[in-house]
Amino acid sequence: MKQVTRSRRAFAEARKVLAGGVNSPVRAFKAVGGTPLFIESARGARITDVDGNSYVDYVGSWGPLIAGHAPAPVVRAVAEAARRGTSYGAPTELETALAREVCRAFPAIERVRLVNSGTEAAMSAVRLARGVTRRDRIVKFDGGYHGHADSMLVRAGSGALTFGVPTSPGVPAALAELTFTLPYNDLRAVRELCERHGGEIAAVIVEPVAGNMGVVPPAPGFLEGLREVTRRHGILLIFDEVITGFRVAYGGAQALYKVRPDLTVLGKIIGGGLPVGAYGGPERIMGQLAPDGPVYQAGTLSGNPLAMSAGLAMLAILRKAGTYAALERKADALARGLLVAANAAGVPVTLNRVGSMMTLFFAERPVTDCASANHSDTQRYARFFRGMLDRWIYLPPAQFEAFFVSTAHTYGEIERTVRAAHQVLAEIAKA
Ligand code: KE4
Repeated sequence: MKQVTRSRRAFAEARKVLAGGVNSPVRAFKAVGGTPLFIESARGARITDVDGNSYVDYVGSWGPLIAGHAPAPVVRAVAEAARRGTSYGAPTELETALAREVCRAFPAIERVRLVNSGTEAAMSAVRLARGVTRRDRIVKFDGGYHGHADSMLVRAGSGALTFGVPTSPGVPAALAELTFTLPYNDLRAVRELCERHGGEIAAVIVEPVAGNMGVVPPAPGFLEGLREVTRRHGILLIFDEVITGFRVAYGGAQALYKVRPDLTVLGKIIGGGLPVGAYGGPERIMGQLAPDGPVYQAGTLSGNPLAMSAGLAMLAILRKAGTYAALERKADALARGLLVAANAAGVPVTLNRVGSMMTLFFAERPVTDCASANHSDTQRYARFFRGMLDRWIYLPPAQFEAFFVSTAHTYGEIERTVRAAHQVLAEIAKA
């Protein structure tokens, strides 16, 4: 039986000095119950807590670790960079190298600005869009999560959705009013809104594959339709590819679905596990950013040499032939196994998957937007999470998140995960 004595003690200590005992709300296990695990170390697909329990990890630090924990090339690159210095506050050729690789992978990007998180990247892309168009309103989608900048925390996803506070206190009403929200995949609603307000809207920001209401793929024609209607109204289309960038394809969802946004937001994988965010687009837009243009954005640690080294090493791993085909096979094996387990137990589920990101919703009907995701039985998901954790499988501690498969997951670990799912789902069916 799993012992969590040291995690429990660590959490009590953490709560004495850290708000909520954590540095990001979803880590606190509030949606699933029990003590959040304090992690000692991780390698490959395994994560080990301070009580010495080892788990097969499908959180993957919420997406960055597509090559598993502590891949040797990334660790080596960070160690070598650290020996030369940890930060300079001055340009390095490492930043140019990572930006060049991003531009190569994303043809819609001619210029990049590197920052320290997805939040910073999304916030800055929206400011740039507002500055360039001289319009104030933006459109996001219910359940879409683009970090915690004020304008984004309106009917947001991820933890905001999990904790039922999609529009956070502290966001001034005057600012929230500038953010229109629409149902994901509802192109008609987008067209109607743009007919009425198109001239006031600076940008539509969208997760081209939603990951923060759980995984919800774009309906056929949705992304193409967004591209057409935004172009017609002079609105900038921003793809938030913080999760999907280098995840669903090396060139992200825009490569997979062949739709080119005006601006792209990146994060997670491009930092190889270290803090990196990025946004980019055509020179005619990015050239409006300080120091060449009037739109201001800055950052002490932007382009940090250790993070750049980690990101470059990570992308080099992903360029190896067969990487995405192997991810697809492993993710398909997991998805099929989970569905077989749910059907065998007679537990109604819906599984959405794009590449190596997926969500098992405890929902009877298809999940195509936030409203349908909200029909999920989050208590059943919590029971599933706890049952799997008791069998050494570490899933995201919230229904409205994604499972991530990495190149480090072995078929043995996937088979073990499916066996555990059979047992837990059978227990849930009887409960
Ligand atoms: P960060 O500021 O957390 O680096 O990125 C914000 C962000 C922006 N856009 C998308 C599509 C994202 O998924 C995120 C962050 N994702 C969540 C998990 N769904 C981060 C986990 C957390 O908040 O602890």
